[in-house]
Amino acid sequence: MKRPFRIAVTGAAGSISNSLLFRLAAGEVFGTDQPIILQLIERSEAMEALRGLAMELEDCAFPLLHAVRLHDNPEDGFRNVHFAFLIGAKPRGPGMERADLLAANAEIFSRQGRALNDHANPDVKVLVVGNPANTNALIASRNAPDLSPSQFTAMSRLDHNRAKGMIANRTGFNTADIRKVAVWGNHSASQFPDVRNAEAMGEPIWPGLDHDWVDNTFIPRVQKRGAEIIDARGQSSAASAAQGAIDHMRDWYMGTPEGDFVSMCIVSDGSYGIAKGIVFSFPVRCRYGRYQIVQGLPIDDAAQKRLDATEKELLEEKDAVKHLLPAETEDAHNNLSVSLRSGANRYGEEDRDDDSEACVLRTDRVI
Ligand code: NAX
Repeated sequence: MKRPFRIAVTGAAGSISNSLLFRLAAGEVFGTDQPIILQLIERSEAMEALRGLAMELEDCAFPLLHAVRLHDNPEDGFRNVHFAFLIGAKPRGPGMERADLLAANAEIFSRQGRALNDHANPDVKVLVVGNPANTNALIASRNAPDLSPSQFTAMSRLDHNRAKGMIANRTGFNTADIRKVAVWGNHSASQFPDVRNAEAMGEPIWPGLDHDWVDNTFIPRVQKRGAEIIDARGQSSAASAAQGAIDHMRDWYMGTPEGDFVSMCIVSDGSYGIAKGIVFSFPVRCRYGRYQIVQGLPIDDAAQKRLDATEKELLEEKDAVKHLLPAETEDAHNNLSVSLRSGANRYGEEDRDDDSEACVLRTDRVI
């Protein structure tokens, strides 16, 4: 039998995790022959709710789920993990300015970056979902001097899937037939959902699309889809966000389909003239657990303006948290070359403290 992967999830008692965890345990990300150990992390106030969720996981009797561990701190929670979903974040409170939100989350993600650096498996793959996701990922990465910046990513896959869904709806094709959609930039209203290179059943769709519809309906609707969902259901996207996280990690680990690409927020290596050292959503292809930016896509003047706007926003966010970005990691982030490299997969294991109090489910004991 394969050795279990250790998977950390922060914000594990929250809405997105509620959808994500059961599907992780069912094998939807790492395959139906890959056992997993879940290391769930929450704020101390939410530990009781997390315990309830862990009971439900146990009650599903998932064959692949070997252990569930509950933690109220990232240092214990990230021990030896191979994959980390950073979902928990501080939400915007009443009267909170954008800068306050950035600062509050910067503290959370700098601690989590240090904890990943010190305790996770050296090849850990990190996906940041908690908002502001791109800058949170940058902060975590900058605080992890022993890990490669290419191990830290943020989620634009929900935006990518939203774009694909809307194009499928518009054109009448099945989403499986739509390829080469891209989302560029920040996971925010400044993002650029780009369908100029998209294909349906191998044929370009751009010539047949109404470009006014693209500019005035499609792009703003993808950009503001989160708000549209909150208006309709009174709560933010949860199941679709979990789907985005599943797709992101699965494709990173298993590879992207031949002839297609996906969108991932990664540390920029300067491709397409984007400033180095910010976490920016690019079209990427994945193989061997690594990713590479798709090069050579045409960028016209209108597209360039959109890239500039979202890059500017990310540079401003970076500036607002610059005091939390240690100087020692600046060079590594400014001299990155992203080419199918996020480190080799070395999933060395240590099962040192599985008998501790934190372990609430364990079915992989030697008996
Ligand atoms: P919930 O409020 O339901 O859950 C968040 C959970 O995180 C709570 O249980 C809270 O106790 C926990 N938490 C907060 N700080 C923590 C910390 N320091 N350590 C561990 N746990 C912590 O939010 P949910 O709907 O699950 O959304 C989570 C995050 O995803 C939010 O920041 C949200 O803005 C963001 N989103 C990001 C998306 C993306 O595409 N990148 C889309 C969906 C979502 O809006």
